[in-house]
Amino acid sequence: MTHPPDKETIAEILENIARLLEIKGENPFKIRAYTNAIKTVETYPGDLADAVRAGTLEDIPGIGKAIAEKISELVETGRLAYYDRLRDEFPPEILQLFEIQGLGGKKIKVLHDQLQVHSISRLERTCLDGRLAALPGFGQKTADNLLKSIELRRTHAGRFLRGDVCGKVEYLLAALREHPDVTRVSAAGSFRRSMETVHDLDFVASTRSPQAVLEYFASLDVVGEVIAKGDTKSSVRLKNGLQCDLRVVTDGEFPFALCYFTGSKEHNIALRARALKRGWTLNEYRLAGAEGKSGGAIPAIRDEPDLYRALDLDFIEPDLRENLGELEAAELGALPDLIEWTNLRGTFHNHTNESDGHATLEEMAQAAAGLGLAYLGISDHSKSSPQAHGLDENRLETQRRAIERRNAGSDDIHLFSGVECDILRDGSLDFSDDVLASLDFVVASIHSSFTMDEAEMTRRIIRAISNPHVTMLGHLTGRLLLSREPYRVDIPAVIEAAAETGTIIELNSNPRRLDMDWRWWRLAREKGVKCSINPDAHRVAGLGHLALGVGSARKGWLTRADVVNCLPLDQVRNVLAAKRVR
Ligand code: DGT
Ligand code: CA
Ligand code: CA
Ligand code: ZN
Repeated sequence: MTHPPDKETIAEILENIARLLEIKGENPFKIRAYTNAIKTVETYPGDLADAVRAGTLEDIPGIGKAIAEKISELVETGRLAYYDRLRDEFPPEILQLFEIQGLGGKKIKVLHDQLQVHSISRLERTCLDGRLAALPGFGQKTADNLLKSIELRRTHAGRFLRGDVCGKVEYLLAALREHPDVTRVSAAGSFRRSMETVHDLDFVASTRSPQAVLEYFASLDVVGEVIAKGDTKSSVRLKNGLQCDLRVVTDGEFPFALCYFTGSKEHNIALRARALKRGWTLNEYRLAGAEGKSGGAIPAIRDEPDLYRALDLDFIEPDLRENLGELEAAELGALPDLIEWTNLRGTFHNHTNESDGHATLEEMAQAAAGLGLAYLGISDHSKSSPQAHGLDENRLETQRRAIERRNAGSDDIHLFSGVECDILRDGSLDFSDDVLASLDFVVASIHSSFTMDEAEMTRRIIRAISNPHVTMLGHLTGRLLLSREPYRVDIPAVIEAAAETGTIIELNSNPRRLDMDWRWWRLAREKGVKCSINPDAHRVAGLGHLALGVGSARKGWLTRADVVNCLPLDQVRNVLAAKRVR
């Protein structure tokens, strides 16, 4: 059973090649060929190994002859000589520079050529000693911002975005399921709890041949090094730096191990205390009678629901296991009926190539229809975001008419015309009320002036959502997970204002945003604020991020009744109009 590198690994290698070529100052067309191929590989629906075998790789749009050869070599041998040679031309740390917020290929090339910056520590030094600030096109402000990014990267070192590890989890689960000695297997840990970032991945498998399964796991292609290997556990580091722990147990132990290693630690402790009250001990292997206690008979436990039932609890979905009141609710039969991905009927906040998206209106519409959605809200950027090629009144009107025409002519999906309207510094909006009134919906978002004090920022947002045409508030805190802190804002005050004004709050499903954070949705729900799970898609593949948003919504205890885009088309129209007619 050999596993060729997965799509993500191949895409990663193509991306590294593109980056190194950019630092080398290679022909932009050659670089473009690689960046195009990255997206194609990531979103290719089939198995690349099949395409290699069939010799049809080159038929895939976006993959030319040269890149097809490289993918074939990777799939067939697990290596790529061209990539190895290219990497040898640079110090190995140079690619880390791309992880610094605010640095792109062009700037890295200048820094590399002029100041021999090829690592983060060298970058930091040139920021501190004034040499970076002295370069044309850089300046002191850039140097200060880069220092902040470096610091932030340090604090988050070793964590990964959920969106960046989903593919790895699928791949490892599929590989483990394929092994003949594996009976049951599941992801556990923070990943299974739908956390927005993870430190490492945890897997639990049941088997009668622990050694064989542990060895197989450590030998998988994505594994870079084996950190530790014992009789029941193996820890490996994948080639992308992510650590993965696999525990193997007997099938009888599986529900206990799965529950324990899913955590959270706080949930485990509360669960164990509950068992103790019944005169039982609970650990990662079993539920047993506690010594010296006369606990009742222990029921047979085959899976996790059995375990919770034995403790007189409704089954607690992994997403909720943070000891934030889920045990109390499970005891009372008061757990929420969590939203599921299949409940979504449509979605809002999507970009096209009219602003900074990469797909046409038609491509976005067809992709959303292909996902089974009944409606799609289009909201390109507004005119104050020139860097995003924001639309002015005329272009917006042209787009609105194009949407109207499409709705009249096609019935695969209904498009809502909207805008992602900038909230200006003083809380006013980028378009007049008349323009906003011509649209089906308006997402209001902040894209500038992030640094103001909390009171001022809070007033700014509240003023914006007080406008009756603002249907929903986009990415409330502006955070970029692991790279940019949220701006300072009084979130409970904004939630309160959203409730008073009837404004929907977005759960932005971009893997780096997941904003508003899951920790605030219970408060929002209590206040009666509705959620819209939006992908903020800038390309067709971005629509798939909706699944991440659903994970965060579940973690925030939301049900389908709390999420407006679970409503069918005829009802969601009324919700979009509701605030204007209050
Ligand atoms: P992470 O990896 O930092 O994103 O978060 P987790 O929750 O995946 O943490 P991890 O990988 O250290 O451990 C996996 C689970 O194992 C954790 O959620 C609960 C359980 N666990 C680990 N250490 C302890 C402990 O000391 N006590 C208890 N009760 N459970 C633990
Ligand atoms: Ca973990
Ligand atoms: Ca772990
Ligand atoms: Zn935005």
